[in-house]
Amino acid sequence: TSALQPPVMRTLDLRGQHLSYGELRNVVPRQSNDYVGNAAKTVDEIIARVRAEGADYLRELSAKFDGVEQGALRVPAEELSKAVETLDPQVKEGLEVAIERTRAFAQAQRPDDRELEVAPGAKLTFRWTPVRRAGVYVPGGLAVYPSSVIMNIVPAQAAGVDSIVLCTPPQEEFGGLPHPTILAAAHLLGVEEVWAVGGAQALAAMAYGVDDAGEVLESVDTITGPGNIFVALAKRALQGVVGIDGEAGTTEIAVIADETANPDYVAADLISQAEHDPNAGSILITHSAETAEKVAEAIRVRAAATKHAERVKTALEGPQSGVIFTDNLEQSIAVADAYAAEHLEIHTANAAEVASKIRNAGAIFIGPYSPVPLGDYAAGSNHVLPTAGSASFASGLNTTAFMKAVQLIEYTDAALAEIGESIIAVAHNEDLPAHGEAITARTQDFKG
Ligand code: HSO
Ligand code: ZN
Repeated sequence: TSALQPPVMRTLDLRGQHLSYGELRNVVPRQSNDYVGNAAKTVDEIIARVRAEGADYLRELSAKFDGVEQGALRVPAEELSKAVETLDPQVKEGLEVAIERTRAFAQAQRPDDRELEVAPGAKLTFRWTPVRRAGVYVPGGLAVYPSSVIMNIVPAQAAGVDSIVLCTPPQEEFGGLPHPTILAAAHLLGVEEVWAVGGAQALAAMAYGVDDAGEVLESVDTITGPGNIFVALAKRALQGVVGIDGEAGTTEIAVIADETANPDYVAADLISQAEHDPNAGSILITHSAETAEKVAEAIRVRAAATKHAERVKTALEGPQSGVIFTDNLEQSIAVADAYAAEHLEIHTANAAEVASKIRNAGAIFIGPYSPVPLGDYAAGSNHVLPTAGSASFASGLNTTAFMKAVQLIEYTDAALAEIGESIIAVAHNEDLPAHGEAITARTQDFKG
């Protein structure tokens, strides 16, 4: 890696241009999604075959994609406890702290039921309930993500779901079992049902259920969890059969910085997310040319020295990354809103006030001591966040993703009578007179 040239980020100069929100949305750096290709067709076929052929087909795909010959697909309980026993004590402590803080914040997100009397005797209730069963997917890939086990399972537990299943790919390296740290995280969370199944096929298995020689993976109501393009497409295809949490795509970080920013912190944080994937997006938004130059210098130093230098360089130099020059802080805020970052860091004077002006972001990290990796592991916030601009309409994973609300209606005879005539009028206008008759059947009785 010493022969690598230091990364050079693209620049986008928006100074002197007064672009609207819509125009900004079109010019901010984005990853192209050309690479989807034929993946959607492959995923449809995988889903159909999981439904038709069940566990045997899952084994066939584990052999094909994971290089693993599997017996039983469900991970035996003793493997879960063993994984905790053999876990590095410091890692264990790190996971426990993460669980504790994430759980506290997730419990605080539980919404309260609402009751309202819209008129005398006309009672309405908005009652939240957890879904019955949740399925969580945790990928393999370039890194191991026990932290994602925590981020998905904790809010499901805080919501109060009855049961949780975790699917994660089998690993050749571990004799066909999932990565031991993934198993340890599940055990620390008290999750006993883990299946060594990966990819789109895992999501199909959770959506429709499978029977592996009498061991049953019962179908779930909601599926959450990150994954590659195949997993994302499977979620898209299964949405409607089950609830899904959205598609957490390749990670991104945007930083708004002014002349007060510490350039070395900013550089370290931009590199941290670039480390995930050559397609990761790292964006610096600033009106300070001096800060931009200092950050670039710090990136040159840090990017050369970091372990995954090549991946980082590819990510930082890609079209999804760059330095955006603005006229002032106000324009930087507008750019950040248009970009709608998964992670937005604010390194400016009065950072909290700047944060209050941001509408679109998955999570906002305020000030010099709130770096994204803090949130990735142990801040207490969730690290499953909307990517690719979807933060303009979607939220990061939270407790309500595992809940739904039922609306309860309870009227007295007088309350119905009071509104009866107006309902009948609208029913007739819609040419649905039998709807009106359901009202008159009762109001007749009230008249005696
Ligand atoms: N930054 C990733 C989450 C993660 N980082 C897990 C490390 N481990 C997406 O928010
Ligand atoms: Zn990360």
